Amino acid sequence: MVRYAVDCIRNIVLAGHGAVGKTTLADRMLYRAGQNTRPGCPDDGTSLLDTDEDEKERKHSVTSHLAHFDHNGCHVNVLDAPGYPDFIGHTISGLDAVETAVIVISATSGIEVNTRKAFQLAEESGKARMIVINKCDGENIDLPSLLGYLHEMFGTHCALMNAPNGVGSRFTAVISALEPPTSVPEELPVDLAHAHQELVDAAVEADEALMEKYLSGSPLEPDELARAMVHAIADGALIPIFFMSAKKDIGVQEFMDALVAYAPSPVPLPLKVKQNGEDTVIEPRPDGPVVARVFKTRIDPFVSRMSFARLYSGTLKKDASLKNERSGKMLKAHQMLDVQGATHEAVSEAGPGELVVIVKADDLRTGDLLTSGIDGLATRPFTFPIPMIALAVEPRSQSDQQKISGALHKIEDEDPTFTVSREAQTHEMVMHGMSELHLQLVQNRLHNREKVDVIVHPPKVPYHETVMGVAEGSYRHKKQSGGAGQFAEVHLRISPCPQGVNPEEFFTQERFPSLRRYHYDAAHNFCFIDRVTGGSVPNQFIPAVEKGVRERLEKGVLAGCQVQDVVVELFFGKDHPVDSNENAFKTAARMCFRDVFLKAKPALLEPIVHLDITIPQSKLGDITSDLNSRRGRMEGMDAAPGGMTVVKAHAPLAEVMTYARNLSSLTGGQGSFTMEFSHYEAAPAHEQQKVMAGAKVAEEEA
Ligand SMILES: Nc1nc2c(ncn2[C@@H]2O[C@H](COP(=O)(O)OP(=O)(O)OP(=O)(O)O)[C@@H](O)[C@H]2O)c(=O)[nH]1
Ligand SMILES: [Mg+2]
Repeated sequence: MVRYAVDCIRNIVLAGHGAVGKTTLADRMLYRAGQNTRPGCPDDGTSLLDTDEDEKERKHSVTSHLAHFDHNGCHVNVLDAPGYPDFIGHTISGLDAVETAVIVISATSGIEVNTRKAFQLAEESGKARMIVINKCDGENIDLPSLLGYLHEMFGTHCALMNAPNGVGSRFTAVISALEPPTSVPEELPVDLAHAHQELVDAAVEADEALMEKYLSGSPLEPDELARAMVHAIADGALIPIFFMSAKKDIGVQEFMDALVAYAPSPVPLPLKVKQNGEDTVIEPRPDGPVVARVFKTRIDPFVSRMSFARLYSGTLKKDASLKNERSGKMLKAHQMLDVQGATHEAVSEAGPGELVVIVKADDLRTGDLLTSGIDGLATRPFTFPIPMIALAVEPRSQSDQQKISGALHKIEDEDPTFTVSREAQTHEMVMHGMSELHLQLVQNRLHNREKVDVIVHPPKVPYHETVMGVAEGSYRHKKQSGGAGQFAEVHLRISPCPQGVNPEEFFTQERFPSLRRYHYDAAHNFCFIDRVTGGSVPNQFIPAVEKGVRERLEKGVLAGCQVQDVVVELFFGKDHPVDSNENAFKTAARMCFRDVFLKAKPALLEPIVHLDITIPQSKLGDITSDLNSRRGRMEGMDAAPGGMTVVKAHAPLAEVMTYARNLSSLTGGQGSFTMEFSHYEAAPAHEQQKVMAGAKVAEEEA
């Protein structure tokens, strides 16, 4: 016997732009449902949801929080998502766990960037949508234009469930449009009869039989209409709009009642998956196989790893074995929790439709699908935006060197739009976030929770060094200081190694006379060729020569960057029967490489990235001229939905390291972009000068 009958469960995510009152609404509902002795409020740190230190400090949600309440016989799970665009990942994964997206809009600020984004995500994920117009008690509200805009966006799908009796200080109640009172208050800012008509039209449109009855003029029974509304909302044919002041507690009760009455339970919206490559649905049956998905990860300082899972089917019992479809590993749900904001209670089982936390399952990541009693399931992975702001990070104190990587990976696990990696070429630890503020919050979290303080700076651009010409030369390393002396002489020739070379065809006797051996390294597109004749460099010292060359290859010559695309031929040398040793040859090789490299027309190669930039069509001119000023090259353009354009371009990485900031200011936050490595190109002379001037290449003395 599961705790909650599936058709009595309502799962919702509160989504939308920042500061519209989502958390205030969640707190107000929890209070009204008896889950708190006073209404919590994010402004004074008493919210049951915004409980993290950074949230209390900033008075904004920075992660999603889960809470629940019972109302009119239903169990409602509420996920309160942060509205700040940097944390949109929590809305994306949160939507997966619920049936209904409640998009909260502020009546005073209207449709904002993240309002649109949340609508779009909810629509794409096939979720039911409800709109709350909050802050109706605020000043300077232009209700007709806000409603006009909503109609423009959603056409006949959206319809008013109620109307405010006035706005600003006159807003004291909402009047039902579903069951309009016989006498409508004067000065109502909307036409209630018209609103009622729109609501009924949208509801019956999805139900043919009811539509016929309605068109024939027969009155609809309230029950019939209610059932039609539930279906229409689940199908996305009706998007009901509610007016509210969460802060003044006006319209909250009506919204809660409607949520229970009209928002879909898990029954009409079963999980769509692939089973062995075929489309199928997972019905929310308590006796079905266990199918669950992790929609959030939290590394709690007390509880440790908490994997928030939505159960789609089956009954998950404590200690049950589950298969993680991503890793193929089995795990046990040793401990399960019911979470209410920052507090939790142990539970021994959960049924379909429930949201529970599985504790200390270290293998679990956000997005993982868990199953038992069913095979071959796969779901669409979450598609989170790729974070584009990069900062190199190192601990302020050397003693935190060990701690920092673990601490950053914990945050990476929790935050779907934050990544951290160690860059192979620059040896830097680089973190990526959605904005500078996002990375600032990560630093706060490192300080507050992990007790690690860090230094950040722009990451190094992984330039490469190469040669454009051919040169040869020699170096004699000779030291006679006291005891045993050192002697080695090395003659090298350096030339360009063509990209995409086929070593077997290229490194031949014809091209490289007296070739004895070659070592080709594909990663650096580098080849070391031994062309020594007559034992001028004894065989036992040749590996030391190669080692010396490779050391300098890593360190670079011009600007401390890795050398790429060169062929180094060792063709002559001299030794001394007593003073020659491996170290002497290594040193001679390093020095010789540097000297010859500088004679062979050295050049700096810069990484070029490919950009896909999505912008409103109207901003095209600004974006193109900005790209030109960054040495970018336009490659093409595609039209995208919603009056957007996708610009495809190439640009040097060095010029677009801070592109996110620029794009945001050029497009008022409406632009987005992705960037990926394309290829290396020789940097223009003035750029080379700049990089070389800035680089501190440790000059080596023999
Ligand atoms: N006047 C007025 N202010 C409100 C109302 N609801 C919330 N606020 C205030 O708006 C501010 C933001 O409220 P939150 O509930 O934190 O907003 P949020 O949507 O959760 O914001 P994020 O967490 O940043 O996404 C707070 O100062 C609230 O007191 C309302 O109905 N009327
Ligand atoms: Mg909030």
